[in-house]
This record gives sequence, C-alpha cells and structure tokens, in this order.
Amino acid sequence: MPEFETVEVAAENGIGKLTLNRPDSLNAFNEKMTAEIQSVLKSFSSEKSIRCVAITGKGRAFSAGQDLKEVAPGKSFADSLKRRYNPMIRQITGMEKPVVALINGVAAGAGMSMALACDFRIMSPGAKLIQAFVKIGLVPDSGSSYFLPRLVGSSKAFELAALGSEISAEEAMRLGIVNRIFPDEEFAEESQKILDRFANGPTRAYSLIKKMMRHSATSSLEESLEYEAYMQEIAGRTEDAGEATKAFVEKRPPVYKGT
Ligand code: T3D
Repeated sequence: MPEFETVEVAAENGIGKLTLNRPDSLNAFNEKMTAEIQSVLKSFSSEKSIRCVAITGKGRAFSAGQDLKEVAPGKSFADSLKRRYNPMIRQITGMEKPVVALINGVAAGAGMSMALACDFRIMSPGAKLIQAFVKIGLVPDSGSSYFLPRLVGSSKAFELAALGSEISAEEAMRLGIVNRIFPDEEFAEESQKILDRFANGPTRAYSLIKKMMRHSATSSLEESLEYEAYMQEIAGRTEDAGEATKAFVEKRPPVYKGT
C-alpha cells in the first residue's frame, strides 16, 4: 500500500480501515483526499483477505464534506461530482463485502452521503449528521437524494435536505438512519466486535444481500421472488453455506472462509 497524505490505512484481521485524516478541516474532502480514497477503496475491493471495510474520521469529525476552502474559480460541480464523488459512492455500494461507517463526529454534506452509502452505520452519541448542502445554496449529492428518502421516507427526507438541520445520534436512530450508538468510552471496543463479526462471516452472502437490498428498491414482489431464487442458488453453492449446514448438524459454530 503506498503512502497517503490525507488518509490513514490499516489492514488487520480481515478488516480494512480507512481513516479520513485532515482533522484541522474536519476531514473535508479536497482533491487529494478524494483521489486517495478512491485508490484505497480500489485496493480494499480487490484484496481477498479483507472481508470487511470500516470508514471513520480522525479527530472530532467524520467528514465536513467538500473542502470549501479549496477554491477553483469557475469550477464545474458536475465534473467534481462525476470525477471525484460518484466513483467513491459506487465503490462503497459495489464493494463485495460489508462497509461500516464509524461516525465518530459530525458528518456533513458529502460526508453524510458517504456514511449513508455504507451498509452499516455506528454513531457516537455526540456525533451529528447534517445535509449541509442547502446551507450553501446547493442540493443533496453523492447519493443523498437516493439513500435518504429510502431510509426515512420522502417527507422527512425533504425536511432534512431542505432545512439542513442537525440530526442528533438519538434522532438518527429513531429515524432508522443508524444501526448502533455506542458510548464514547465503549465506541472502539463495541464497534470492533461488529467489524470482527462481519470479517469472520459469510462474505459472499453479505455481498449478495447488498445486491438484493439495492435490487428491491426498484422491483416488484414478483421480480423480488425471482431474484431471491436466483441469488439463493448462488449463495447455496458457496463453501460457507456448505460449512454452515455441516456445522449445524455437528452442533458446532461454523468457520467461514468468505468463499
Ligand atoms: O465539488 C463540489 O463542490 C461538489 C460537492 C459538494 C459536496 C458537499 O459536501 S457541499 C457541503 C460542504 N460542507 C459544508 O457546507 C459544511 C461546512 N462546515 C460546517 O458547516 C461546520 O464546520 C460544521 C457544522 C460541519 C461543524 O461546525 P463546528 O462549529 O463544529 O466547527 P467549525 O468551527 O465550523 O470548523 C472547524 C474547522 O474546520 C474550521 O477551520 P478553522 O477556522 O478553525 O481554521 C472550519 O473552517 C473547518 N471546516 C469545517 N468544514 C469545512 C472546513 N474547512 C473546509 N471545508 C469544510 N467543508
């Protein structure tokens, strides 16, 4: 893995960890950082020994979104999104293993979008989510207009996007945006348990589940039933499914290899 300037990277016990590392600007995304994130996600995706990915931020923030101080006169927003942000979101959703957002602090604008693109969100009690776009006259991007209505319904999604108000961890949990809130003193340890569980689980089944959840967003019951039959045929033929059935019969915990 090459040296990075704006992110930290670690790979241990099947978990690839990407830490956004520009704490002085609340881990705002500059050009360098979006390029480095793309590079890291690419290598996490192809590295078979990594079976779970975690994304978090250094310091008191997850990410404050686009770096508003990196000014490029006359810049194209569409170009910035297509070249820098959209690929990251596709890398996360297309990653054939679970991606967990460890939301250690504020996640605003595209920082919130990145967290929404992940498969599982763990939030620290003092963290907050902000659809900050509207506060600078912009609209949701980097997937927020897709993920948010699906998570909270269109009425609440409009409110959050149009008012840009802060969403506390408690409210995020009530709205179904986050999966877990862990107290600060237990955050690292409890999050690690979840990461370990994913990293030692049936990776191919997780990957198929990701695809099925996305497929269901645009399919009828009839299409879903057909897709389930198709996907179950794939899952049922994995080594991990064979091992789990054998383990059940032998009354022992399964040992998954991710194959
Ligand atoms: O390419 C494109 O432009 C298209 C993509 C757009 C996607 C987007 O993400 S648009 C949305 C961009 N993000 C924002 O509008 C959020 C801006 N930040 C804030 O509203 C606040 O900083 C927070 C609510 C996130 C946190 O507030 P607070 O009071 O806890 O911290 P602070 O004092 O505002 O910020 C601390 C430092 O971080 C400060 O630096 P300083 O003055 O101490 O040197 C601040 O300027 C810096 N910082 C915070 N956010 C950004 C930032 N620097 C650059 N860019 C930021 N987004």
